[in-house]
Amino acid sequence: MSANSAVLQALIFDVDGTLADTERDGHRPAFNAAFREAGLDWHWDEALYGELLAVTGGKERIAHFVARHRPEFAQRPDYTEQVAALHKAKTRHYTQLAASGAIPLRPGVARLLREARVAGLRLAVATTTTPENVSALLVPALGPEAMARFEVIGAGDVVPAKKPAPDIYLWVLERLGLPATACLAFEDSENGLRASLGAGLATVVTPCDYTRGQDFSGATAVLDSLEGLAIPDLRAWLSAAAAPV
Ligand code: XBP
Ligand code: MG
Repeated sequence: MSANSAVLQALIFDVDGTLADTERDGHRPAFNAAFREAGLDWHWDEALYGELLAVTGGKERIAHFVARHRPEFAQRPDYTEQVAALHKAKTRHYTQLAASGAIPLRPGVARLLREARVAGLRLAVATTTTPENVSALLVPALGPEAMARFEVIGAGDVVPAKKPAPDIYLWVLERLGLPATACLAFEDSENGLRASLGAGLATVVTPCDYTRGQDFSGATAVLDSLEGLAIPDLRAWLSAAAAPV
C-alpha cells in the first residue's frame, strides 16, 4: 500500500435529499401547513420552493422569504419570535408526516447502511435540519435502533454557520476523531457539496429532483441513486481521491 493511499473508516451522510426526498415529501408541505395554521396567506409552490432552497436551514429560509416577498412582516416587534414559532410548528408537521411513513428512503440507502455496518465502517450524519427531524425520518424507515447506528449526528444549530459552510462536517470529523481523508461524504446538492469539499471530504453526490442540474464539480462521483453501489466501490474511490495527481 502506498503512503498516499487512504483507508476508508467512516461514511458521513447528508439527510435531506440524500437519504430521502424530504424537501418534496416533507419540508415543503410542512412549511405550508405551518403558514396555514398561523393564518398567513403564504404558500410555497414547487417553483418558489426550488428558489428558496438556495438558503439552507428552515428558520433562515423563512427569513429569506420574508425579506424578499413579505418585507412588512419583518417590521413586527416580535418578528424573531414569530419566525421561531413558525419553524417550531413546521417541525411538528414534518415529524408527523415522517412518523406516518410518508417520506420513504431513496433506493439503495437502507441496503448501503446495512452493508457499511457489516463491513465495519463507522456512520455519521451531517445535516442542517433539526435532530428531531432526523430521527422522525429514520426510525419509521429503519426501525427503533436507527439512531444508534450513527455514531455522530451533526444536526441543526450545533454550528452557527450552515451549509455551504464546512462547519457541520468539521464538527462531525472532530467528534469521530478522524481526518477527512479516512471518510466519504454523501450529498445531493451544490450547497452540501461545497460544505463537504470545504471540509476536505471526497464526496459522492446523488442529486434529487430539486438539485439535478446544479454544479457538482469536485465530486468524486455523481450517481442517480445509491442503488447498486457496493462498499468496495467506496474504498476504491477514496484511494483514488487520495492518490497524487
Ligand atoms: C437541508 C435544508 C434544511 C431543510 C429544512 O439542507 O436546507 O433547511 O430544508 O430543515 P442539507 P429545517 O440537505 O444540505 O442539509 O427546517 O429543520 O431547518
Ligand atoms: Mg441535502
